[in-house]
Amino acid sequence: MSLATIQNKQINGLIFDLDGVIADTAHLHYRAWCQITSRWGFKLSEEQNEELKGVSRNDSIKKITHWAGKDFSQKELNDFAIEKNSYYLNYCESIGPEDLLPGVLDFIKESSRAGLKLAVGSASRNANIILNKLGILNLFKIVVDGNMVENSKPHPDVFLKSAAALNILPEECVVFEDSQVGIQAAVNAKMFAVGIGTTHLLNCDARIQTFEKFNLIELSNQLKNYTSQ
Ligand code: B16
Ligand code: MG
Repeated sequence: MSLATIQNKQINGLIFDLDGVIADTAHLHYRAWCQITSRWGFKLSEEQNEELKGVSRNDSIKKITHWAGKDFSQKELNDFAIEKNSYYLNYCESIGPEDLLPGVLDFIKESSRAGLKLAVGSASRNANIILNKLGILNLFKIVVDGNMVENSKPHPDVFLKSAAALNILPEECVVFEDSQVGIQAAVNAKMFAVGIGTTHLLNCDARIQTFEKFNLIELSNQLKNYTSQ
């Protein structure tokens, strides 16, 4: 199935970010980071955590130490990242299909039935583990995660690699993203970027709060509105 035409390009594939689009794991990342920063007497704020959405683990620890006014060696930063991940994976133990964000599974299944090619493009190096726990790993043709790209979001690599694996052009893809760096990555990849959630996001081509009441007809309307602008 081809959904709509944007500047003479067909939409043939959908690329989903994971954290914040398919499942809400941000609070688990937050708790894991706080376990480390509390040792320094530093309270990572929820606003700062917003800025970590979509940001790779190694870039996150650099930002956090900067906010905390700490100066650590590269070895210490690497150790903190490894330690944070062990806390995070511990918290993820209890994740299951009930943690899918509202409406997203119905939308993924509808898109699959319609013949659209589906991928996950995530900064997380744990994407396969989480998708497996959610019980939806087999619904995607490809999962491109933080282990597979050199440059993390806002670089377009994760989405360009997804499109290549789906065997379609970047312009034929729609990206669903909840983070500002992720939207920027989609824009840099020249893909149609749909922002998800209530956070203020710049440069989206379309916005939805959640996947509840969202479907392919709605997406098609958004694409048509965009092309007629
Ligand atoms: P990990 P996404 C991102 O996932 C998260 O939003 C971000 O908070 C996290 O730091 C990053 O993955 C790396 O995750 O530590 O599991 O490798 O939103 O791009 O799916
Ligand atoms: Mg995200």
